[in-house]
Amino acid sequence: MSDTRVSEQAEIKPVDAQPQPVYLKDYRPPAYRVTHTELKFDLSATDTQVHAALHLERHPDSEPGLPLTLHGEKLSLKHIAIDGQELQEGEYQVDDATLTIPEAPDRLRLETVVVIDPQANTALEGLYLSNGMFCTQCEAEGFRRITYYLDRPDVMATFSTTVIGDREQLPVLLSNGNPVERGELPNGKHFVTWEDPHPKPSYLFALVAGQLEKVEDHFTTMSGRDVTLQLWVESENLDKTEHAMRSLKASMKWDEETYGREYDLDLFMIVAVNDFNMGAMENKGLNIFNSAAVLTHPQTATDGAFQRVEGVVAHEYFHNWSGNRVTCRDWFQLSLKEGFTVFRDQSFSADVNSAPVKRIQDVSFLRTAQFAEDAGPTAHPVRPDHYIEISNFYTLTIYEKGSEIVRMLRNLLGWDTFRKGSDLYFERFDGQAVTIEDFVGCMAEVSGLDLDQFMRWYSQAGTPEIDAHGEYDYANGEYRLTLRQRTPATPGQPDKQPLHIPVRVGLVGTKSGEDLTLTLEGPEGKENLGKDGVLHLREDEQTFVFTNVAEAPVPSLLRGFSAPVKLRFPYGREDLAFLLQNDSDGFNRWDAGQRLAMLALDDLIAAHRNGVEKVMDPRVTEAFRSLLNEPSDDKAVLAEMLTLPSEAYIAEQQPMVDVDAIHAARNFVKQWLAVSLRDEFLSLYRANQSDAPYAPDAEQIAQRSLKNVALSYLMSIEDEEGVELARQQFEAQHNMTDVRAALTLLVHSSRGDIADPALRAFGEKWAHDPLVMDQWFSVQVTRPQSDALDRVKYLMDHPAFSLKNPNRVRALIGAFVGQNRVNFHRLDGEGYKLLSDVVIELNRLNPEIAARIITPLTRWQRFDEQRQALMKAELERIRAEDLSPNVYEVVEKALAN
Ligand code: B3K
Ligand code: ZN
Repeated sequence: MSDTRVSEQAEIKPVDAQPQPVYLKDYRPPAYRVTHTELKFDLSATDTQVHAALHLERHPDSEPGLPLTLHGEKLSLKHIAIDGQELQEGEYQVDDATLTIPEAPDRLRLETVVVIDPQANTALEGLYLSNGMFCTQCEAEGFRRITYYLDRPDVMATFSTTVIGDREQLPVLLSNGNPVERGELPNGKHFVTWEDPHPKPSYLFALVAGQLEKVEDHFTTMSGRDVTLQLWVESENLDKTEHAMRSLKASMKWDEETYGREYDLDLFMIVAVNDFNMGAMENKGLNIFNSAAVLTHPQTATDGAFQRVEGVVAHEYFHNWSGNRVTCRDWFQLSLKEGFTVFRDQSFSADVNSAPVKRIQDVSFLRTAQFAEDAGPTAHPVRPDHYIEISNFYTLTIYEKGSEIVRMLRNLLGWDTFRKGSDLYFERFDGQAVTIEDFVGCMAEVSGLDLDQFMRWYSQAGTPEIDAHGEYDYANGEYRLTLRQRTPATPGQPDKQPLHIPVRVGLVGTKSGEDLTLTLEGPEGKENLGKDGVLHLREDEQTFVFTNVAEAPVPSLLRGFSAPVKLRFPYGREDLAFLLQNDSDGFNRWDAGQRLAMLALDDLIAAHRNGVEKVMDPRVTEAFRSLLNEPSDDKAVLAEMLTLPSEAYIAEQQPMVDVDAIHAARNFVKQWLAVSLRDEFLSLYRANQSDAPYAPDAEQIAQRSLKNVALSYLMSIEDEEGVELARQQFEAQHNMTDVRAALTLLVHSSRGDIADPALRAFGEKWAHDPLVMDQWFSVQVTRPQSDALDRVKYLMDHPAFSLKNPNRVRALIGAFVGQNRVNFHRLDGEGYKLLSDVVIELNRLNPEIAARIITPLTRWQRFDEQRQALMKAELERIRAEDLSPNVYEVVEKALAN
């Protein structure tokens, strides 16, 4: 045997040593339940002692004879006793994932003492240190890195937690619930004891200790109770809390008014931490937030950041009912809380901002990112039936598609009935851990609707495609609309069943430009649907006949994006220009513009590929001209309409992605429009300039978006006046939205003479502020010029960069691989290599982030052969490493066929 063959063999691991999947079908109730949990933490950076006393009793539904098995990882066990009796060797077994006590009594008090090392915890799961502050992240399975426990969401207990720490270093000691006792201890230590009276699963446990300052406010609930609201931050961030506090109060009020849900403790706390894997976490009474999702100031945060903070604060607060009071039986049900809560936060943001723009933005995101996930190797149902690593399933499918499913239910039932279903769900299951069937069952019960077929939305992966076809019969005044549905095969699901799809439609008269009254020919005679109505597509193919259609119509289909599907209809360009002008549905008016632009872009992409001259479709220019010339009362929607589909979205529409052709075609359209409509863009810019003090309100945000969209067109041709406006806008330093927009346009242009000093000034001014420095990194690495990759490498050596900080990783690596498509997909493969180097490093440091950042490489099937080979080679290089379950699962799926 040659040496090479030996080393090849050494790389192949035995099958049973690889992480194994968990299956939904294997769900069993736990052997024991925990009625009460007492915890005592003695905090130290490298040797934190955790003393736990668990009040356990046999679960009434458990299989007889099951041993008591607790989860536990990376714990060093120092002591174990049952009812005060120290256990002897042989009475329990410990491995690297569990602690088993075969002969435990039916009722017991189990005491353990373990030691953990927060400082070594770079995975940011369990108890870790961020900037000298202790904090926790327990969802989904982080609590088992804190103490031995039945770490599963269907085990719910009340908690009493004592936190002990150094009085000087850790003046603030927080946990869930209400503080009930505090005091001084020897050796310069102090303690606080917290009690959480609401039974909760361990994933909602939280602890924070550090040098923090608070901003305090109050909220009076609908039943007149006073709730203290506290936002805890590092002292230099005290001036960045106002918007989050305002958002919190608005969320509390909205949930009372909209869902009848009241907060249930006397205290609600939010803490901002710098190192955090996700946006935020809904721990009971003690939400822990990524500082990026809570801190704002007009000088440091963009409008987008203000809106994100509002949305995330609302999301985490809404979890108090949809997630905490009523939780998930197991992690397969994750969308039960996440899909519903995203739907709730989207509705809240729509209510307090521009509703049509919120819908446009949510749908754009879904169609660009979730549809791509649904079409790739990691596609999974909204309720997966197996997983290796649950952290990999906090996905766009669970969250965004999950929210669309809840939205369809709302639309099918109507708001009032949906609200009754929601009330029933919260009342019936309060304090319980339940399933998606329990939720949908409430909706079926209050409405009398049969939702059996609808349940397939939860079990079938992939984005359904609808082919629509219409015929107008002049002689009989009839319009026949045929809808054919098909869901493409996804990994593990070759055959799909038809779904129950609500398709909201209108027929717009070509003469009148008005919505025609819809009279649907049904099995029980004619049905009047008014001016717009919902068709229930349940079969593979169905034809809907509308009668008394007085004039030839253009159909407006899937209004408001009534279902998360791809709908094709052979619209002519005139039809789309007509809908862009006349559709009464704001969403579809925007979508008509996007479809029209897409048709033109398709031609240009083909021209680029074939090396022929690019010719712009005059209808697109004219459509934009009308948008610019007819004053619109909705500036926010106009800004969306003037925004071309993103490169990522265009790529999603192509059978094979040609990044260079897409980039060239989109630039061509942008520059063509800029040249043709230069004066219009210039006046639009001027008309929306304002010196008013910054406010993150809908009107000002709309104005700034419009102004900055106009500027982006002018800068696409580096128009002299446009460049000057960008320079002035940057120098005025009025607010971060305008500064960042101007800086980005300058840095992405060829005007290094202005961009370089601006970038330098920006970097120096904000060197002390990590959230602004994140923007400084992103702006540079998203530049389309061919030096972008070198900049990434250069910036990775910047003293402010660290792979241990997830925000930095996202700002630098994530922005490059996700938003700089031409440079990431360089034909020399250097972009791919850079990403896999980072993944290999992060696999050791922070597997959760590693498994997320790798996503673009997993989509190799979408590209040409040369790129496919390069991407696969990198995936294989990663596979040869000693992988975390997180990265292992993703890489295996990506290379599965
Ligand atoms: N529930 C958290 C998810 C955190 C999971 C991290 N592995 C955030 C949210 O959806 O509100
Ligand atoms: Zn959530």
